[in-house]
Amino acid sequence: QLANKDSKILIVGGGGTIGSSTALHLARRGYRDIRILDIFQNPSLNSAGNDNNKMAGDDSAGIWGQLGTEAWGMWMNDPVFKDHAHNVGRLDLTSKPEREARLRARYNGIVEEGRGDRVDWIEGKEQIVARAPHLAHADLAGWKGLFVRNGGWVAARNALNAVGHELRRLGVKSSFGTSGTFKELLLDSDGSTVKGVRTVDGTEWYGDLVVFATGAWSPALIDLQDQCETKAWGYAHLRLTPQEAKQLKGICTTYNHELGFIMKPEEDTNELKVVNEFSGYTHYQKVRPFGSNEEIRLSVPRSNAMNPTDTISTESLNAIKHLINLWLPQFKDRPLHKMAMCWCTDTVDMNWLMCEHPKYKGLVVATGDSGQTFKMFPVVGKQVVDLIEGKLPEDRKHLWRWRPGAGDNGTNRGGEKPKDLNDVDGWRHDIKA
Ligand code: FSA
Repeated sequence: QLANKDSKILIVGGGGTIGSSTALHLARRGYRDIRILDIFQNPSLNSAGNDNNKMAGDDSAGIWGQLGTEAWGMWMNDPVFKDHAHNVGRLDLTSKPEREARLRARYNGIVEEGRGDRVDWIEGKEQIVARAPHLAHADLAGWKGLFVRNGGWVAARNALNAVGHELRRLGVKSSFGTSGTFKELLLDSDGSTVKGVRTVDGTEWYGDLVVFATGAWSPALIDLQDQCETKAWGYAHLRLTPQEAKQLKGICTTYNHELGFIMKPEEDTNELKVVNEFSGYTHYQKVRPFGSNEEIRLSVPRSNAMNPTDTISTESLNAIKHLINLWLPQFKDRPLHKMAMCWCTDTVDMNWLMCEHPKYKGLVVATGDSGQTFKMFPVVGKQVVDLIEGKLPEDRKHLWRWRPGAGDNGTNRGGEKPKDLNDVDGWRHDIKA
């Protein structure tokens, strides 16, 4: 038990996905003194969750399966979340043997748990097009994988915003700008008990417990001993006519591990977001995270909000064009616009890093998204609060423990080693320093 209902709790990064979910569950359980700190107000412009849409669904076995089921249940039924989720189904496909083996194992795991009614194994054009008529003209040679029935997409930014409103309604306090931006921890004279946080304007915020939910910024802000690597992925948009958008209305979320993914076009703008899939880009810089004795080289985000002229690399743009040529050849030569990069942080084994920091008593880290947190938005904070209350089941505690150097158990992202943004062209349009 790391806190009680009267404890002062500070959530660093509270305007983003993990932080605002944590604040929501704390407030719902009756914690009375919660303060969110973030550079931007919820929905934070620095959050990967600040995006039109994200894939979601109940698509796994084991612990992630339990969480996925609970999350999708809340996406469907919880008053804060339910207006933002769309149960149109999700294809999770591949044409690579290595990925196929993983998808098979996932499928078999779900079936063995007696929950095979949630997913279908599909392969071949006919079965795919039956679920995804929009791929009727696509080259689907060798594609196979899962159709996730309880899933589809969620309107991410709107959901984040809805949680923000709910937090204000529940009396959660917040500070933004320089008075919300983390500078350092305040420690007791013992040097290891956390008393609060100093923000960049010099304000000292006192707290009994600090939750660190700073997403892709985490490894640069606090020493995580190399457990998280921050990377960027890009997207671009196609602008459709109202008629074209109508034809894609209600399509299932369509994901292919080698190519990328699409969801349905935005209702108000008729824009279709297109994303390519790859290992992501690192962005190595010299930084000195709190708790590190010296400057170290780490991959750190380059905020799109702070660098609004950044777009995406030429090779990402080409990969997006390639996907469009293959899937939606009718839009082959249409210009792409609204391009940006989203920043996430991965652990080696793609499980969260969610535990008390071993060096600092009273500091809980909740990070290590690994590309899967937004679908868990309704429940991720519940895990953090269970951890705080000493109720997190042992198997979950173990999965998300502090584990420098622990290796991957065959669960890592796989694929090629990420390139560094400094080594690719096309994304940077300001004056190079
Ligand atoms: O299967 C999934 O739920 C993919 S998560 C979405 C995504 O864009 C990844 O495809 C990407 O590789 C990165 O992890 C960010 O999240």
